Amino acid sequence: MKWATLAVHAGTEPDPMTGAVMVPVYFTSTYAQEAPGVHKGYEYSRTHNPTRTALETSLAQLESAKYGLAFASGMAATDAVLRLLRPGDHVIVSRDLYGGTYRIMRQVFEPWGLKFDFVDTSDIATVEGSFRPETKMVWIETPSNPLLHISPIAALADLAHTHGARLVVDNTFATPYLQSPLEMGADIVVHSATKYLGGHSDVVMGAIMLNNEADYQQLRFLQNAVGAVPGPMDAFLVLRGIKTLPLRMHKHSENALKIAEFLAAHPKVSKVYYPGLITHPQYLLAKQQMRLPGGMVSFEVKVKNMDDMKNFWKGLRVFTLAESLGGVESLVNHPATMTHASIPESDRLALGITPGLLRLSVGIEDADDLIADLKVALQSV
Ligand code: P1T
Repeated sequence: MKWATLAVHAGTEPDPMTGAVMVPVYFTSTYAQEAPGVHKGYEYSRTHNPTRTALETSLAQLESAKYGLAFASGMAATDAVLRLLRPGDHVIVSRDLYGGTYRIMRQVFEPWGLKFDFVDTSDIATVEGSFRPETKMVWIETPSNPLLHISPIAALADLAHTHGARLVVDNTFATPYLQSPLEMGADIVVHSATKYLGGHSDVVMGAIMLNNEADYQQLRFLQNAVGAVPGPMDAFLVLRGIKTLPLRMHKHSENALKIAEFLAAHPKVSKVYYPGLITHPQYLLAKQQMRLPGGMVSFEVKVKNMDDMKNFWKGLRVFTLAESLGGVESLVNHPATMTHASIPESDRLALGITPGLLRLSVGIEDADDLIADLKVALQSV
């Protein structure tokens, strides 16, 4: 089946009892049993819930995975994947990545005994040189948050496997519609489903997709044992969001390219980061491993101080200053003080997360209105 058909139908057979076309929202914490242990496959909603099961089936099919698991947030999914490791294990991680992922690694899992090296994973030689005997995982974001670096998934999967390590891809920015890491050899895909999968900025959720049976069993165990599960209403909302994912991703990408081109030609903009621009250092790699370049654009404004930045977002009428991304509405984020504030300033500056850096989550509005909005805001800088 082709992707757009799967997005609409995966996991959602008409309800066998009533014929309801949409999966019902099963608002129940528990399920009647005929005798202890004799039931219809559902005992307690931390363990399983039919609305969540439908979503997990859909998530697996969209990533061409055997298994899909839904978690209460992207961070809960990240937490579960890192718990596959043991104290003493070493992880090679993309240097440019979501601040919350950096924080959980440095402040939760380092004290627990994992070791992390944050390196430029777009460069194979750098990754190769970072392996140690105890390296058990390579963790990449591609495109990365917020600088849209692209890492070569297939090559990194081969490299990780020759060292006996798993490759984990945070596929949040690309979505399963634009990029299929498991088909390129990755072992585990993680998502913040809060973003494009949900698509409407009305739910917080995470997801894990994978093929390995042993890792799946351990993650399923952790999902139930720890209990960071989404409720049925959230599962319903993401299931509904997924149905329009292909349509939305085309519009996000189309608008983002127009905006990136506009920004690249603007005298007050010193740098634009967008994998769909031919000037992006990994333009060809992005073209090869992504179906479209996506809806995220970062750029650097020529500012003298923070007051100049304040004038920028005060001037906006359509874009909203907010964290998060991937909804139908356009958002602007200031990584240095918002999403990436938990990264030490010196590390941020070394990466390129400067005070003048802005990240756009380009929505599905009319591109002319979005460009007009940015034009006015840039005038006030
Ligand atoms: O917010 P949550 O659903 O827990 O997902 C965390 C997460 C994981 N991975 C990536 C690539 C992410 O971007 C995020 C969340 N990011 C934001 C809130 C943000 O504005 O960048």
